[in-house]
Order: sequence, then structure tokens, then C-alpha cells
Amino acid sequence: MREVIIDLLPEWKAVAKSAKKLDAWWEHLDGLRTNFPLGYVDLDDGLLAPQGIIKKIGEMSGPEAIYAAGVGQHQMWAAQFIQYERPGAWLNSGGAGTMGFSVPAAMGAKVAQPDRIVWSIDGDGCFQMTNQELATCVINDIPIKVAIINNSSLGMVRQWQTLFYEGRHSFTDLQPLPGPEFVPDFVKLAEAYGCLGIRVRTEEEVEPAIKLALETNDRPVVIDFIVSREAMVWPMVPQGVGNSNVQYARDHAPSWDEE
Ligand SMILES: Cc1ncc(C[n+]2csc(CCOP(=O)(O)OP(=O)(O)O)c2C)c(N)n1
Ligand SMILES: [Mg+2]
Repeated sequence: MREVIIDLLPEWKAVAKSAKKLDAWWEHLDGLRTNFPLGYVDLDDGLLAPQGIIKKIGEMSGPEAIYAAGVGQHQMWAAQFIQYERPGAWLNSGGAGTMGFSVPAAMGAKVAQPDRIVWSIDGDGCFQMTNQELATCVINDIPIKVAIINNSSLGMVRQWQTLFYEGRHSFTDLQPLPGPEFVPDFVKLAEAYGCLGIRVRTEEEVEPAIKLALETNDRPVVIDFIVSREAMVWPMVPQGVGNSNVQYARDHAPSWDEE
């Protein structure tokens, strides 16, 4: 190892000297950052935008917290809209796509580091694969906080059906929106397990609910955030094409100077 590093040093110095060659590349990247900043739009169905809720959870819980996500749109937004500053603060199954990962991952993190706030940012689909572990949490005193980003659908799959299958939504709508009946009722389910269950449907309810969750540490908390199902994850790369076909928004892609 030592010998390799000694040999590598002069090579690295030569590369570092020519770093100026990267100026044009950085300029290009800065241009992309200016023209395509991270953001989201409010929806016109009167329901909450999921991205703003996730952003707020991150802001109110801070960089010392741990965040675990499921698989789908909420996973992508949790990656984008929470400011991570520490290794190990962001737990997710990445490309493995393990629906149901979030609750058990959050439980493990909370047992390992009980003094940290641990959030499971979960989808309404994913949560239904492992929510029974709330029993384990209550019995063994593992007070995780679960934020269900409840878009009443298997949102990630639905987004593809909207964009690439002419809006033919096949088996991705999980329940009628916006209620008043919920299938299942996640607040009742949380209470059935002995957790604190909170439902959030309006902008004004978002902050107080997160605050109450942060103050409640004697049992797990489940917040059922009822959000729009029309929100989409951007940017995205459609199936079967290369990354240079990335779409920034619907019908809106950066133009690349092909060399
Ligand atoms: C076990 C399993 N089944 C199906 C899929 C395909 N899949 C990826 S995301 C997704 C939807 C997840 O829905 P939800 O948890 O509500 O998240 P949302 O996209 O709505 O945020 C599905 C079905 C998968 N990754 N794993
Ligand atoms: Mg969903």
C-alpha cells in the first residue's frame, strides 16, 4: 500500500496541475445547475405537494437525524430534498428496489443509535409490506417516526403509466382520493399497534404534526400525509435510452452539444 501511494503521488501532482482543463466542464455543470435547479410545482388538485413535506421534515429534524426510505417517488424526493451532511444518515435500498425496507431499516438505526431522531420516510405502498413491525417497535421500545407520503397510489409505477402509456393507470391507484374514507386508515392502524397516529391534509397541519412527532419519544409515531398523486419525480431517464436523454420535466430536456 505504502509503495503504491509513493508511486501514485507524482502522478496525482501532474493531474492536479492540469486541473485547469476541468474549467470548461465545471462551467458546463454550473450552467446546468442554474438552468435546471432542484424544485417542484404545486399541484392544481388542491392536495399537498409531497416534496415540500419531505423538505420540512429534513429542516425540522436536522443533519444529526437518520432517514430511511422505501422505494418509489418518496424515495427519490427524500434523496433530493433532505440536506444530508453525515455518512450513514441516509438509508435506502438503492437500485435493489426493496419495497418494505424503510421501517425495518429505521428500527435497526434506532436500536443502534437510540439518541438520534430516526425517520422512516415511506410510501403508502411500501408501508403495507412491513408495517406489522410497529408491534416490534412498541413491545421493544423502539420509538421511530414514520412519515407516510400517502399519494394513494404506487406512485413511481403510476408516473411511468402517465408518461409512457398514455395515462392508462393499471392497478396503481390504491384508494380513492381525497378520502374521506381511507383504505386502509393508517391512523387507526397506528393506534391499533399502540403508536401515536396523526393525519395531515392541509399546509397548516404540516409543521405542528412534525413538531408533535419530534416531541413524542415514548412510542412510535406515524404521520399519514395525504398528498397529491399527480406529483412527479424529475429529472428522469426514460426506459431504453441513454442518460443523455434525461428529461428535466415533461417534454423538457437539456440540450447537449453532441461531440
Ligand atoms: C417487492 C416489489 N414489488 C414491486 C416493485 C416495483 N415498484 C417500484 S416503486 C413501486 C411503487 C411503490 O409505491 P409507494 O410505496 O406508494 O411509493 P410511491 O412511489 O407512491 O412514493 C413499485 C410497485 C418493487 N420495487 N418491489
Ligand atoms: Mg404511494
